[in-house]
Amino acid sequence: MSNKISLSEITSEEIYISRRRFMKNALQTTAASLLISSCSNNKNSTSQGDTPATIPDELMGSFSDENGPPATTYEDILNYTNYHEFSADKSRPTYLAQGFITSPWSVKVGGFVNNPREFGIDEIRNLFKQEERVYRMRCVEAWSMVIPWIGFPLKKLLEIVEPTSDAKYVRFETVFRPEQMPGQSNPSYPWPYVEGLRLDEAMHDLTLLATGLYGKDLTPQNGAPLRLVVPWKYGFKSIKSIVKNDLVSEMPTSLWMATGPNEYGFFANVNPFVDHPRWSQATERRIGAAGRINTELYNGYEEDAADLYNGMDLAVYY
Ligand SMILES: Nc1nc2c(c(=O)[nH]1)N[C@H]1C(S)=C(S)[C@@H](COP(=O)(O)O)O[C@H]1N2
Ligand SMILES: [Mo]
Repeated sequence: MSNKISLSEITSEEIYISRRRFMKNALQTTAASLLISSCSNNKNSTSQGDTPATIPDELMGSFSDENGPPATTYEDILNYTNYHEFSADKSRPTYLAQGFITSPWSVKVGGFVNNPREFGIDEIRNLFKQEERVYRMRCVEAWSMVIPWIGFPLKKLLEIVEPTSDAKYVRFETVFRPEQMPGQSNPSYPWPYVEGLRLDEAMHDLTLLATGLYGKDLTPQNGAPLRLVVPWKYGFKSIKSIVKNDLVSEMPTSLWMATGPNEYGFFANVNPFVDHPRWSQATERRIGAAGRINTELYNGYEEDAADLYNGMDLAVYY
């Protein structure tokens, strides 16, 4: 699978000296959360009580690639962020989000489901086995990163709430807390941040709910405590700090669709052949690397994602 990246390809080691060390860190985190899981919630301890020795294969999953690029450094991932609830300036969420409260936290899942439910964030960490997934992330502004996420497939959560036959889309919502998020006082945007996926996109194995990266819990500026990651779509689809998921029958209007309908569509699949009205999407600047690289269709995940869009004109459904 040439379009997936494995930990074995991570060579940007200002933080982690070797892959082995990286894995060890990831494992310690996972092992620690498993231990917490089995102590704090006996109900779930049987499924979560594996010994750390069984974890490596699962973390690696099928994500192997002999030619993957190096991961973006932890420092760059933390200090160059898009989080408009804090600031439109990419260097500012790092400190503006420092006091952001991410615990306690809960996520309401409802709409067209058989089992509407509110999940506490600790419950989410315990219920769903946390995996390592190294994904490229391509922002619509033509910069990109490679990020080693920790998380679990969104479909695992959806399977618990059981979407009904009326459910066609998932609508995601970020927390609304203007007292902690200065950008939410900016009236140029229809807060809270909303995003959406078609149900089959949401059920795709690559679609992740992330709780961490580089083996550590997410920091506020990267969307703590829970965010979406959809690697074949422009970064703005990957909504941060989620408090609500609703299964709905109509295509949700995202914050970006409402703000710039001529510039930002619902699907937002990475496509080097369809330019943004104000710039080319043919190439991208990989943060931490020199020069520019070619942008790939579906951000390099064509093999995985293209089937979702059979029969759709990619130039129209942007
Ligand atoms: N709630 C919310 N989610 C968001 C954003 C935002 O401003 N608010 N920015 C999006 C954009 S444009 C990108 S490119 C990614 C950036 O993720 P990162 O800052 O963790 O790299 O988050 C996306 N999710
Ligand atoms: Mo973005």
